[in-house]
Amino acid sequence: MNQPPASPSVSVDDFTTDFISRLHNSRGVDLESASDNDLYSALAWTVRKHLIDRWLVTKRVQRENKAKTVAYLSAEYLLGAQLHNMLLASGLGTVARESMASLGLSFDWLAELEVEPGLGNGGLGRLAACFVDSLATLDIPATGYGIRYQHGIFRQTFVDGRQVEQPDNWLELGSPWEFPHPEASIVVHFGGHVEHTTDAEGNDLAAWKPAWNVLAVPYNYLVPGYGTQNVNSLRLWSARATQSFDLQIFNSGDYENAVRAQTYAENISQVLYPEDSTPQGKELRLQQQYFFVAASVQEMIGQVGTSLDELRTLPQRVVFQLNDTHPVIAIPEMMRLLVDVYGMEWDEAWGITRSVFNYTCHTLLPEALEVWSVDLLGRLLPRHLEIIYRINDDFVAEVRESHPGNELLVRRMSIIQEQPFRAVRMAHLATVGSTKVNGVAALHSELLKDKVLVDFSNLWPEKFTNVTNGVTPRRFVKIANPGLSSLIDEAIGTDWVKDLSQLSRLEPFADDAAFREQFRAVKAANKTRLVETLRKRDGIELADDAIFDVMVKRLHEYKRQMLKVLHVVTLYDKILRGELDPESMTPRVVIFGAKAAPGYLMAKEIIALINAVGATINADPRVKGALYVAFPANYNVTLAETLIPAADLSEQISLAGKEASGTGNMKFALNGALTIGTLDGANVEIRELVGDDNFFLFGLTEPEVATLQAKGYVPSAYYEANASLKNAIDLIASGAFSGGNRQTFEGIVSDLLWHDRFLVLADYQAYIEAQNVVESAYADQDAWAKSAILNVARSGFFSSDRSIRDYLDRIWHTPAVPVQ
Ligand code: GLS
Repeated sequence: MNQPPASPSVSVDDFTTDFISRLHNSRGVDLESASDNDLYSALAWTVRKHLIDRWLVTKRVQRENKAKTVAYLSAEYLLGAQLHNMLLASGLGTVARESMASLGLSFDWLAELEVEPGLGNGGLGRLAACFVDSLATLDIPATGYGIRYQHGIFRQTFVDGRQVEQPDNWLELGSPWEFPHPEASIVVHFGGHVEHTTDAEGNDLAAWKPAWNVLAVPYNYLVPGYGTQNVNSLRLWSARATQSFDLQIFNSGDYENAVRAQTYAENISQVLYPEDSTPQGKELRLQQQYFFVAASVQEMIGQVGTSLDELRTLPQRVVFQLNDTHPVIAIPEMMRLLVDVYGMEWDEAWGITRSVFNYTCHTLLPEALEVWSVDLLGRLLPRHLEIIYRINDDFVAEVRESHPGNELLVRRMSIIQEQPFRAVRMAHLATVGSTKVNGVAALHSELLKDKVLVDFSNLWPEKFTNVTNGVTPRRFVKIANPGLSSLIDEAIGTDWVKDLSQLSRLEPFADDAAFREQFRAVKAANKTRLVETLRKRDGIELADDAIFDVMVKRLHEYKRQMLKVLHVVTLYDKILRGELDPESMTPRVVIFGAKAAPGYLMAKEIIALINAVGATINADPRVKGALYVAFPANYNVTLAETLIPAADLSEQISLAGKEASGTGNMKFALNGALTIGTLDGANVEIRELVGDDNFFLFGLTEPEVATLQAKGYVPSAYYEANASLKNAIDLIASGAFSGGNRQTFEGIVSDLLWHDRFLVLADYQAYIEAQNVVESAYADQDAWAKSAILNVARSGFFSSDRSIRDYLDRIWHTPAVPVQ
C-alpha cells in the first residue's frame, strides 16, 4: 500500500520501544500482563504521538496568522473507527504492523478492538465527518464543533427478527483519541427571566437572569489531513454540573437531591437522539442544541477578542456553517452576545451575524423541518425568544414593504408559525439569518428553491446555492478497499487520493482486458472478505459466487426498503410457481443493513418483515443457491467499509423528490458497484457522470410524482392490475413469512394498499423490469466489469474535497494556510 511521506525517523524498533514504554508508563502493565484494552490503548497512543507535533504547529501557525476559520457546527459526527485513519495520515501503517508482529501480536486483531465513535445517525453525521477530513486535507483552518455524547447511536440487535436497541457505551473503556480540557470549560445558562431597563439615551437594555447553568467541557480530537502537515481539531463538548454537590442539601442529609442536580446537568450530553430525517421536539434536545452552540460561539468569539473593534472583524476571522437546523439557535445567541453582553448596536450586530452564518438544508420532507414551540423556547431561553421576535418583526416589515397587502405571504414566511401551535420555524430563522443557503445535490437545491423555501428564494434569489455532497476517498477507498487502491495506483499513480478527479485517467483501462481481469479479481477478493466478516460477526453463511445486491441505509419509508422486499418476494413467488427456474437464474444475495428510529413503528415493522422473509427464503430448499437474504444487525461505519467494496449492485431506490442527496450512493459507485436507482438526490448526478449505459434507471420522476399525487393516487389499482405484484403482496398477507399468522404483517399490507405514501406500488413494475435488465447485464461478466470500472473512473466528482472546494468558492471564501 502506498503511504504519504511518513515520519521518516520512526523505525520499527523505535515504535516498539515506544509502545512498551506506553504500556509501562500509562497503563502500569507489562506486555505479559496487558489486557486487550491496554494493548489497544498503547498502540493508539504510540500512533497519535506522531501527529501531535503537527497538530501543535498547525494551531500555532493558524493563531499567528489570525487565519479565517471555518467553524462547522454539527450535532452529529459519525466518525467511524480512528486507528486506520490515523495510520494513513501518519504513514505508519507498515511500521505499526511490523512492530506488533515483532511482539507476537496481531495488528488486525488489535484494530478490531476499537469501538467506533457512532456520534451520528446516518448520512448527515457521516457527511460532517467527511467534511472535517477534507478541510484538514485542503489546509483550511477549521474546527468541527459538536457534542461528545456519552452514548452514540444505539447498538441494534434482533430478537425474533425484531429490532431491539442496546445502549452504545463507547466510552466504557475510555478513548485514547481524545484530549479533555476541563480548565477551558465554558458556562452555559438556561431558564430564568429577562429584565429590561432603559439607558440615558432611552435605549432598551436587556439583562437575562438565568435560573441554572451547566459546564461545557471541551474534548479535542485530532483531524489529520492526508498528505499534508496540517492537523485540524474536532471539539466536542461534554456537560458537567457546575457544582457537583449542593453542599447545603448534602449536609442536611438529602443525598438523593444533592446528586439529582448533577445528574440533570450531565444528562445533556448523555445520549444521541436516534432520529434521522425527522425532528425530535424534546426539551432535552433543545438543551443539547443550545448547549453546544453557546459554548462554540463563545469560544470562537474568545479567540477573536471581545472589544467592539475586535468583534467588528468577526467576518474576516470566522465563518459558521450550520449543519441543518440543529445548531440554528446560534444565530440569536450571537445577537445576544453582541448586543446584550458586548454592547453593540442592534443593526450593526445583525449585519455581522448575517454575514458570519450560512445554512445547509438536508431534507425535502416537510415534516422533517424543525420547529420549537414558543412555550418551550421561552421557558428554556427567554432572551433568545425575545431576540427571535425582534428579528422576525424586522423581517416581516421587509416582506410587507416589498409585497404590500400580501398577508398570506407574510404568514407563510414568518419565522413564527401560529398553527397548529405557536412555534419558531428554525429553517426560516436560519434562512433569514444567513448569507447563503445551500442544498446538498443539484436536484435538491432546485427543489429547495422552487418548493420548500420558494418564498425566500423569490425574495433573495442570490442567497441560494448548491453544493453537492461528497465522501472522503481516504476512508472509503484507500482504507476500505486496499485491493482497488493498489490497482489504481499501478494504473495512474497515487495522486488520486488527494485529487480524485484523477480517476478519470482510469477510463482507457476499461477497454483493457487484463485490467478488467484484475479488477474482477479485486471484487471477488472483497466478496470473500465480506463473507468471512459476516461469518465471524453475525454467523451468516453466504455464497460468494452470487450477485451481491446491497441496500444499506437508515430504514425510512421514503427510501423504500419495501420495494426491495417486494422484489425479493416476487422472485421467490415466481420460483415457487415454476415461472422462474432457480437453476438458470443468476444466484442473488440480497444484503440489507438498516437501523430504524426506536419510535418509528412502521420502520420497525419493515425490519421484522425483512427478517421474516429472509428466514423463510433461506430455509427453503427450493430456492437454495438461487436466492439468499442477509440482514446483519447493527450496520455501522465499520461494516460499511467491508460491505461497500464487495457490492455489485447498489440500491438507491427512494421516491423521486424525497432523498436530499444520499452519500452511500457515491461510496458504492466509487467502489465499482453499479447503481439501480431513481432520479432522486445525487443519483441524478451519478447517472449523468457515469453514463446512462452504466446505471440502471427506473421509476417516476419528481414532476411525475407530483402530477400523480395531485390527480389522486390509488395504490390498490396497481395491485389489482398487476398479477405479480398482487401475488407478492398476497403471499405476505397469507402468513407465508409469519408461520401462517395473517395478522403479523397486516399493518404493512394495508398501508401499502390504502396509503402507500411513497408510491411503492406505482414504481413496482418499472423496478422489476430494471432488475431483469440487471440480471441479463450481470450474465456478461466482462461487460459488467467494464461498466464498473467506468463507474470508478467517472466518480471523482464525488470526493468531499470537491464539496469543500465548492463551499470555499461559493460560500466561505476562506484561504488555505499551509503548514510547513
Ligand atoms: C440527510 C439526507 O436524508 C441525505 O439524503 C443526505 O445525503 C444527508 C447529508 O446531506 O442528509 N438528511 C438527514 O436528516 N439525514 C440525512 O442523512
